[in-house]
Amino acid sequence: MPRGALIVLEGLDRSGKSTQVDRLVARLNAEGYRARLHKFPDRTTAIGQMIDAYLRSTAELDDHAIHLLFSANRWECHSAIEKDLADGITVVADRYAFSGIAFSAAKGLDFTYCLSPDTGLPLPDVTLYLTLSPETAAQRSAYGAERYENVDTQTAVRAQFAKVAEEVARWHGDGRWVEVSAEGSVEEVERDIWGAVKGVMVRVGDEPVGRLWE
Ligand code: FDM
Ligand code: MG
Repeated sequence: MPRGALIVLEGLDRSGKSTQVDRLVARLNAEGYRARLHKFPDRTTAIGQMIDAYLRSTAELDDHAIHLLFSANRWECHSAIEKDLADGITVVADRYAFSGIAFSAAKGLDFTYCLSPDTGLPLPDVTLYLTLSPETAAQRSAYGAERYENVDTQTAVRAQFAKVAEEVARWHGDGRWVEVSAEGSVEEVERDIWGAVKGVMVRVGDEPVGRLWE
């Protein structure tokens, strides 16, 4: 039985990521692949509840402490993800370690420091980065009330995602980080995402799961 693929969607707020992860899981199922959605942060765990309180600003935490909690929130479910992949189930992740780096580095934490706690996590077979111009983002509905949901933060995070893309290429070669324009309609973006994913589904069957930053 071919293993499942680990497919990550990353992107700024209002890039339509949540809509697209749902559509991607549905499309995978329709094409005959078993697939499961995993959102990061996973707010349902004990660590996830601390993260949720931080994001809703009902708790304050040191920048390093919250960075490590986000990473711990991935480590606490890495075995479940690896089991799914081995069982032939494709895992679609709504954010992953790349958000972890981009958001913390945007606050001024050292980039290499930000990268290190996720070393060894399952390596995504492909990461689709949904891009949106600041102008288009401004035309979409208002930002929510959570921490980071403001123009200045999003601008700083965008710059850090560009560095993350370079780092992924340096460590893991070309083709693992794919930019998808989120400017078009939901259907157009969905079509472009599927265009990038379908080849990955055929390829991963024979490849072992890699390790991030190794
Ligand atoms: N976020 C998300 C981080 O700062 N670090 C991380 O490791 C992850 C996974 O949490 F602003 C930020 C990104 C976003 C917020 O994400 C919550 P959702 O997708 O809006 O729930
Ligand atoms: Mg959000």
